[in-house]
Amino acid sequence: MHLVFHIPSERRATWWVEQMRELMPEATVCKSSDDYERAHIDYAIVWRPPNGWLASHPNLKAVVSIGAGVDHVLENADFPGGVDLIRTTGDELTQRMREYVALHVLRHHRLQPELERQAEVRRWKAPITPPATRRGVGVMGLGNLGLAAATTLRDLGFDVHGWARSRHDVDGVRVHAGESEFDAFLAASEILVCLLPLTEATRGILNAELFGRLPDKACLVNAARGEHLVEDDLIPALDTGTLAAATLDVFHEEPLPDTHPFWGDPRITITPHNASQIDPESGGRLIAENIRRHANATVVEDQVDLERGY
Ligand code: NDP
Ligand code: OXD
Repeated sequence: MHLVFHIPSERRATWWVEQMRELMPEATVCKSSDDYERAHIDYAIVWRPPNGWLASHPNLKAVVSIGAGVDHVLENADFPGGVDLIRTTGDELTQRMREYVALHVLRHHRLQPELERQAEVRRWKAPITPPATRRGVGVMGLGNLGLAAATTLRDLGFDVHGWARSRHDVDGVRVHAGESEFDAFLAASEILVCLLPLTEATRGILNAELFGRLPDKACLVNAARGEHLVEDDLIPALDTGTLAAATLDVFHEEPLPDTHPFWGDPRITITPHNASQIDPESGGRLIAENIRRHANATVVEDQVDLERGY
């Protein structure tokens, strides 16, 4: 079996290749910058492959996304027909996302950015925040990560609402399904967390019109994809008080360019797309297991429904 890694960072690609050689001694493993025979490759393991690169491997059996999201693969016009797509999930990815969402929702709930600004000027003022039971938090997407985030917030005591395409039954979470229940979901979301996949239906969903349907001075946490947010709509919504603050982990352009207006805006917390990363040790074990199952024609739970696009 022959595997090739494409990862934009050469250092990370080397780390992954070394790990995978240990985990899959039966396979030949190389990286895209090596000199290798493209026709030999069975599996391409990728993060943001350039357009045209996948199609240059004529005998691919499957593409593996080093990530739960697969938009970075499917946005390639050249995704080859007849090839399967497998994403990477797992307990550690879910755990890291639980931590990120809890941290940033609590931070907004307890007005922590404002308290930090006060401390910078030695100001002592103690606002009383409502308990979590009186704070509505909305989680968009109830897949692996959204469901874990929603139940974590529920366990912290928040009044949690979830939104997905289909109906879900989640103990202690008020679930809304589809377009017809979107308004009720948004009206309850004082803090809105986006954990949707990026598809044609969800691109640009976080926009001025949606912000206007949230309670006044709502907060936004986007840990899904930069393209969910219409970036030009954010600062005007903060200026008018439609939104009070935002935490963003993902951006249209990553790394976020130096000149981007989000940098330095005290109402916007920026994290460098590290809400929940997959590392070669634990992620590598999952990828090795998924590739072996795929090669043996056993069901791969992480296989993506290409019609649905997530
Ligand atoms: P899943 O595919 O497991 O779940 C997706 C959820 O979104 C499902 O509940 C689905 O509904 C819902 N959904 C999809 N389309 C729509 C729609 N049009 N309207 C309403 N709901 C919709 O995804 P994961 O939870 O694994 O991951 C979510 C995203 O998080 C990834 O796609 C990726 O972009 C991002 N991510 C970000 C990371 C980071 O570090 N910032 C790390 C990992 C992932 P239904 O259940 O009805 O199908
Ligand atoms: C992912 C990501 O999709 O890291 O897993 O964004």
